[in-house]
Amino acid sequence: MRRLYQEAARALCAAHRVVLAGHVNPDGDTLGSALALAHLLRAREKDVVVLSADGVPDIYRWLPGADGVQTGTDRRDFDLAVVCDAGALDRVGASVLPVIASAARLMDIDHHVGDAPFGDLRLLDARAAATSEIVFQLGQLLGPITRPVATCLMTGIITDTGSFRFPNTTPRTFQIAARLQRCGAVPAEIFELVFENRSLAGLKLLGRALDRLQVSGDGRVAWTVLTAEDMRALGATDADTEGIVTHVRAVKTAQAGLLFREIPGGKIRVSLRGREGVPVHRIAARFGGGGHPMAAGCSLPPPLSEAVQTLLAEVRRYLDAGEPSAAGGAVSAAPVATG
Ligand SMILES: [Mn+2]
Repeated sequence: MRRLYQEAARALCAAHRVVLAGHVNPDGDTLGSALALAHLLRAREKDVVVLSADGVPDIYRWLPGADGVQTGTDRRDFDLAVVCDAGALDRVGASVLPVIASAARLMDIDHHVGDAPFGDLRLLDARAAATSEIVFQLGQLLGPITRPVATCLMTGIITDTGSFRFPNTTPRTFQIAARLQRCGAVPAEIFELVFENRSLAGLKLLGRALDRLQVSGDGRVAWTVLTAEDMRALGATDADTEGIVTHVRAVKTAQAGLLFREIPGGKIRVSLRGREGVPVHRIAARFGGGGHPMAAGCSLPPPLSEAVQTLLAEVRRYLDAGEPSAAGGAVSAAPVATG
């Protein structure tokens, strides 16, 4: 692994024009890791562009460097593209993909280790709680870890570990967090900016989702739905749905929590959260989605009620048999967010 980090650091130092990108529906880790890397490279006088097909959600606008993030660019002169936290290359989004594809070299930095590896240089570590952990280790070779770098990386780690609550949190996670705090990141400020900075619409949306919460007869599966009409009526955006599914899984008896959302344009987006021993990414994979064992996502065709029945049946089959059936496979091939 050490050799890989050195190779990646060498490639970054050798590049002049670097384009960085994360995944669609960006979260704190994809933005935090890409922006941290941007700061590290700009300190080395590199010409750096950061792309996010879906822009920057309100709750992350305060991240150092977020104001410079672009949704696309006409430039095709990059000698290195770095994709952070994406899981699969097409998750950078349609507007960003041609830019990434045009770069002379491609680097993949990720803690999602899926079946679609890409890039000439791969810095992949499934044991890392966040891509930001990997970028921290890379940053030690590129240095220095300034306050903006530390703040971006701490945000990625805090959001991907559910504030150090999820089982992906390791002793190394805490060690890196401690180093980041010493480098100037202020966890209390980050918590407040990310978690106590919700829009009124977002909190009302949470209220609707909780009001509709349902639990299966045996209590093992909890789920709720949000309709396109809910979003419209409250003036809520996609970013306002972040974190809602965590409340669904919080039901005492629930081994899996699901949030179904009607997306304008037709599909039903499903966010899945599992408890230890219920790898929901394998259920999501049955429907063309993916993610982590504890957090995954997929899309199903409408109508909403049918999508709910199809997915609940698959979750039940999984809980009964211990693994997903061969059935649900070809429902949707669209890559989706793990949100
Ligand atoms: Mn991540």
